[in-house]
Amino acid sequence: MAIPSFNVCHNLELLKEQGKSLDPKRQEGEREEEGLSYEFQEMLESLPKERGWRTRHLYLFQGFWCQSKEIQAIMSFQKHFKPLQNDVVIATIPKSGTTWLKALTYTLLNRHRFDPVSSNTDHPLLTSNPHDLVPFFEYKLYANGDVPDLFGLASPRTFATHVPFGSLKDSIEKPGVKVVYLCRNPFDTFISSWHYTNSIKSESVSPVSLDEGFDMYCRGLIGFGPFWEHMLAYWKESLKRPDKVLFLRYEDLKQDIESNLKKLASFLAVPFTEEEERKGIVKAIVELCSFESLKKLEVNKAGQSIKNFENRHLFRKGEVSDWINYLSPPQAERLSALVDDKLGGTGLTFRYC
Ligand code: PAP
Repeated sequence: MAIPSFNVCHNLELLKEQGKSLDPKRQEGEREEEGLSYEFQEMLESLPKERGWRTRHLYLFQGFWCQSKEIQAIMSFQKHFKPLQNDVVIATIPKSGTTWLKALTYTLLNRHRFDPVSSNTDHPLLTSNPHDLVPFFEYKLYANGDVPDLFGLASPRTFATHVPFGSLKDSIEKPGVKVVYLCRNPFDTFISSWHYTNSIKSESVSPVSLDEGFDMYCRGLIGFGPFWEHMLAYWKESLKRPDKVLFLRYEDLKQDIESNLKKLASFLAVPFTEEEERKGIVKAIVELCSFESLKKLEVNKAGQSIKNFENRHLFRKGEVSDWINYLSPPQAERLSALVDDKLGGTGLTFRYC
């Protein structure tokens, strides 16, 4: 069975030809601005910038913070992506459970092609990381400013993005295109981001200490942040257009995955039949996509799906409330006050443990 490969990494090939060192950790920092056109670099220079987490800089682009390579990809995406009816877009701010939602959505939408029952050893999720099955616009498809040909993809085409709603909305304005947003409480999202960043960052960038990272997070300085603006924009859109945007919470999925999976199925217009439920399909999808199942797969222990990012770092603890082990009481108070200030009264609430 062929799984489409979305890897369009021309720059890496070029470097290989030139015989340069391919040490992935070193390259990320050093190549941050390599391969970018003169005009693009000029445009970058005009943007406000701050110290980055895993690259030298974060730039303020279209009102949110992101890295230069991401800006290049997002610009290509915004210019070239043509939505089709029935497209599904998974949206998150990093470390909210994207990998999990990709696994669930892929398995759900493809359940008639690939039977999710545990005896089926051909299931793509057993040999491919969810990021290969549901590609990111900005890290895979449009990375390096590429323009992929997406017309041959099976329907419903399923994509993912970390781009805030304001920068996504024009690209999904076609009837039938649906967005699924997964939100995680900001405390755990921060801790997960901090761990991940320090696991994958370039050696040429010094590690971000917990205190420093926390301060940056609270000032909104995180990829695709400020986090409160990211969450709030999708939240508001989900209230305004519940048929277009489904808003899910990581903590709810942890508490009751079956009913959230059914909610997702209904939203995507592929509800489970009674017979499927009787046959245990819901449970089989839940099991196949669980943290424990995915973490132990060879592809997720040793593989790399997004360039230079080892899959194993995507499966750390997968728990609610790990922040308690890291944040001091004054830090917890600061973040709590910030959440109240930015999101209080909006109806968007979180569970922290
Ligand atoms: P990404 O933004 O880089 O794609 P993302 O998948 O959103 O990362 O988030 C990773 C978090 O989801 C990790 O949380 P942790 O650091 O607190 O452990 C990861 O463990 C968790 N995660 C990954 N897969 C699952 C899963 N199947 N079930 C529950 N949590 C998961």
